[in-house]
Amino acid sequence: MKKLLVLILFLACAVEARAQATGLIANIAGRNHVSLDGQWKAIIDPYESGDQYHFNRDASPKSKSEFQEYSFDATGSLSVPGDWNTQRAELFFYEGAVWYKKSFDYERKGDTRLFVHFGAANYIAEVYLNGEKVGRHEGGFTPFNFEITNLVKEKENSLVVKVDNKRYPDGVPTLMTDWWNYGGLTRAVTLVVVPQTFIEDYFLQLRRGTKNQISGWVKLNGDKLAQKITVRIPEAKINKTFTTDANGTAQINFTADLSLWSPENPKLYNVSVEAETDHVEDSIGFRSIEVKGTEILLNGKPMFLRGVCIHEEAPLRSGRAYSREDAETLLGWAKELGANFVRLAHYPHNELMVREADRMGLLVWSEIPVYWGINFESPVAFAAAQNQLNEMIARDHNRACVILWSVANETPNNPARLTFLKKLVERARVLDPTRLMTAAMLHHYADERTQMIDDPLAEVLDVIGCNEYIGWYDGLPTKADTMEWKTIYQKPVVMSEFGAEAVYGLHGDDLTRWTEEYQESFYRHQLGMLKRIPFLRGTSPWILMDFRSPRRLLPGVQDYYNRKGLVSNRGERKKAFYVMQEFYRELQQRADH
Ligand code: GCB
Repeated sequence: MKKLLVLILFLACAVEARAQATGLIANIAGRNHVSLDGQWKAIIDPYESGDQYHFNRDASPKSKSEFQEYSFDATGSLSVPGDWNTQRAELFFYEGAVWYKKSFDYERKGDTRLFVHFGAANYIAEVYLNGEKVGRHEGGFTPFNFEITNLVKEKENSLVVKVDNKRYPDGVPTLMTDWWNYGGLTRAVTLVVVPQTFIEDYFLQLRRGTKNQISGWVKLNGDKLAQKITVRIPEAKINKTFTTDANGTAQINFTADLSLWSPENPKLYNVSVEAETDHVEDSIGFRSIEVKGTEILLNGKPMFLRGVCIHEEAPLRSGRAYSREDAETLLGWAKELGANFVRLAHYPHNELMVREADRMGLLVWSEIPVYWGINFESPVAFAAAQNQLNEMIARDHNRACVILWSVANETPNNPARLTFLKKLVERARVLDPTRLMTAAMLHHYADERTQMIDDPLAEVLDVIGCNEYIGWYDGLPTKADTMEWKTIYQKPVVMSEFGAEAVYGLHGDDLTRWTEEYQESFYRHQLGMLKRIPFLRGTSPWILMDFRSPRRLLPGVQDYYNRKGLVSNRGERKKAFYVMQEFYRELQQRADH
């Protein structure tokens, strides 16, 4: 008996250790997989009794006399993917724990391994299979996976996930945000079947500064780590072979004659990565991105980022966006605005959004939710931020559309924050030496008519993001007319936010707050100011569509919506939409000539 216990303990540890040793599996859709989306049983557990009563075991009473105070079978369901807030009225403001449960059968084919992969769970997820803990994950917007090969049975597996969306002082984000704290299994849940030794991840992009040097790596996971790897891009007549080292990593370097990806030519190649034991296909674009002085160079040519900020808020319905249709609608509106660039605020959006941007030709700024007053002194907060950075980069490092990784939004300028963010920037550059680093930063008045950009964080960035609300939180729209901008850096600046609120259909004169006319006038005065900034290389107004926020309380006007959208949450274009569109058309025409 004792021996058996030791063996069970050993096996449990081995599973846990293996789960931790596995990084994020790249390209889930391109693999042998089974979707677990659909209805999941869900127990709402505000006092977290489930920890004490072992909801993870999901047992049914064995006799009529057995005492048990919970039942997954008798409880209601929630749809996955999906936030819980918009599925049931009583969960609208809920911040706490929900225990999800899904049963599934699984027929193991050959000598395969099985992982359970989560697109995202906000904010902490604890995952159990058949009563055993397989892992815990913190961070509401990035994917994670755990191996369950040794725990899965043929019939009636019980996958239980405790999801907790409480806000934590040491969390990332922390207690205060200006977006809805949608909880739950907000993105797809998938079983991923892979061979014993499989291609865990690969990184194939143009080396920085070149237009024909593909460089990167392929990483195997398993026990046959020494293998031959072939990378094929049939359309570019590429067929190259490499070998992995003792750690299962092969360094990739070769020359290729490619049609480069750009917003005008969003060319994606079918790329196949083959090992002796596994093979994966992907669609990958190749482009170069650099800065030179105050210029941003895409494929060697200076460009202006005609952008717009987007929250992951579902268009034309409510809740978190998660589907391809959501992505097509939101990015379609950005295109209609004349954008060639989107800032996906304020956390990594779902993968379909980035895949669609890649396909549609929209450059992407992707960021982690290091937002406002993070506890920069806390190692817990740092670990959470770094982990989200790792997962964001791991998921999207093969997407040509992504040109900017952002480490923070509007963080206070102090030494603890500077150390924290510099470490993140350094880490990101190790993980991905090809892309540009940025952050959305603040500025200050040098005098009454001059804004100064001198945040020391900019020293380690390639592109300076700057958020400003002159004419909304700071004076009236005309205040922008006489404002000048200065920077101590010879670097490109993107005005990463500016905006004003308006209720679609509310009309008045251009000095009446909340009207479309005020917002329209705000945009006209803003653009006048922005055109005078010599080092400005991009704009992403705040924001494409009205979005839910618990901080926006004005009845009849906001009703828990931040109304700075150029488009309302019902998809109606406000007057300001057309002002921005006209500006982008002019810029595009100038760029074409
Ligand atoms: C900001 C924040 C953004 C807010 C926005 C606003 O500076 O970065 O998250 O939603 O202002 O509307 O106030």
